[in-house]
Amino acid sequence: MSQLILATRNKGKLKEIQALLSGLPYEIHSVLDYPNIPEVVEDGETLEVNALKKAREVFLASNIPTIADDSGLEVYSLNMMPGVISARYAGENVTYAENNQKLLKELENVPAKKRQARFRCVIALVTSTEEILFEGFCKGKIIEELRGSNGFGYDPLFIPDGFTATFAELSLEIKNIISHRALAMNQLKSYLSDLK
Ligand code: ITT
Repeated sequence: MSQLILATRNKGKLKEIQALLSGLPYEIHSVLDYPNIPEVVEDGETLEVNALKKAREVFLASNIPTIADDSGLEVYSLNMMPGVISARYAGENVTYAENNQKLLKELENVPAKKRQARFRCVIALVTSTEEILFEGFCKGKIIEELRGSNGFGYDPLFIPDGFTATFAELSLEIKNIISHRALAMNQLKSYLSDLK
């Protein structure tokens, strides 16, 4: 196995994943390099189902070992919402700003100690011989106004535990040490290196 495809069209995720996988002895492409690969409909009820679906469909279309990431923000006082619908919390085809506004509205008047949340990431690897999932969490809290311009999605509203800055104020290097995606990806990396 010398090539890998990343089954994501999300540029924020791609940037992080490419940095996390840099240095591995694989030629890494994304679906954005393969315009003929159809977009996958994410209609599963869990991150696991959607991650596997994305990886399977892209593997079937490309015949190249595929990695997919399905991730989301889970807010404890909102019954773990937005979770699997994080990308479309405020509706179909909305912006990150609209999702963030919706989250702030849902948490209006919710006191600081009830604003705990976690990011969760499920990574699926699909090859001709296996399907395997890896999971990572990052716990923290949702603040009351947007701060910072790095990252993507809900990053300007999320302060990871042990920090005073949001993910959007932290550098990519720091986010890529502590994030849900980094923790899931580290497991994938050690799995891949055991195969060698
Ligand atoms: P692909 O399916 O093409 O990978 P997507 O954006 O649709 O892209 P998901 O279905 O996994 O991906 O949705 C993930 C959403 O969760 C994403 O759009 C963000 O709103 C949020 N999210 C996930 N990880 C995040 C992170 O590290 N920082 C901020 N928001 C994140």
